[in-house]
Amino acid sequence: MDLLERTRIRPLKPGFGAELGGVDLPSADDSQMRAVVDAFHHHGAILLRDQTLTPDDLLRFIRHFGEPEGHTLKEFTLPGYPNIFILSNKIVDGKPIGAHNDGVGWHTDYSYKAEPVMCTMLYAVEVPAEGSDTLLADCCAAWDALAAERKAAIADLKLHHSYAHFMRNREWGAMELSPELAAENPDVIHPLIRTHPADGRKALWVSTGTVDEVVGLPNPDGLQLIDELVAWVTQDRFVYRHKWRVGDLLMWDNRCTLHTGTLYDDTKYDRLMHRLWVKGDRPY
Ligand SMILES: O=C(O)CCC(=O)C(=O)O
Ligand SMILES: [Fe+2]
Repeated sequence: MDLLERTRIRPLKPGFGAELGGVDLPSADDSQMRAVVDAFHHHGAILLRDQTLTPDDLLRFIRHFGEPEGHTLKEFTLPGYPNIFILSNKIVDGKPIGAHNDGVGWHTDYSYKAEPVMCTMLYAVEVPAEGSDTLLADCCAAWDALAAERKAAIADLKLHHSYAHFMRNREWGAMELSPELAAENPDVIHPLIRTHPADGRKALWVSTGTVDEVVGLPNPDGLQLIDELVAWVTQDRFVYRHKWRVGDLLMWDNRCTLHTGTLYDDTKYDRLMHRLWVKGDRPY
């Protein structure tokens, strides 16, 4: 049996995501790697378990999906690896080595940019025995399940996204932007309904955090609509809950998902994840 035949695919939940078994990334051949990349574009998320990957392995792997994207907060990247961001509660020599509780709250990464990142990859180095699950919501299933009249009513809406709004209001680590960060992150407008370039499927691409306004629908009505749509997308029936094990590599497609981190007892447990991003395109 060749490597490709040994690749087993199991949905993460019916109709969404794929766990790929029988793959050891550093030794995967070209055809197996193609199967992994195809699975990613078609299933919205992929999970590979029991991987042992160095930072260079992670970078080699992510390049099969596109060009790595740099991170907004440079102080939390892995020394020597500007494209690997650390999520952690660990303090080394009196300094936090990573962003802590980053990403708690439903969102899609880099949505405050004109070209948000195409995908996010997390690799688990240390995980708490309980808590810190990552949740992924299938925005295509959420769109498909809407009634036709509801679809027609919201199909052409556009959202105003703001990094300054997000950082000022977030629950953990709220801050005002420095003039440099403000200049690097001007506000942007994106469609509410996003089309996936692989096959034209539509996603209800709503988000909390960076959205401060629905264009043409003054607040509070605009933000109320956002809350209502986020509640719709994040119903259990559209959500996959990932319980981490060391050596897990989970990647999701930000063009058709929302995600959130969850809390854990950071006085009892350590968490250390490596995160990589791939550059994306302008949503349409
Ligand atoms: O830590 C997590 O589980 C999710 C973090 C997150 O939102 C991200 O890395 O983009
Ligand atoms: Fe995130």
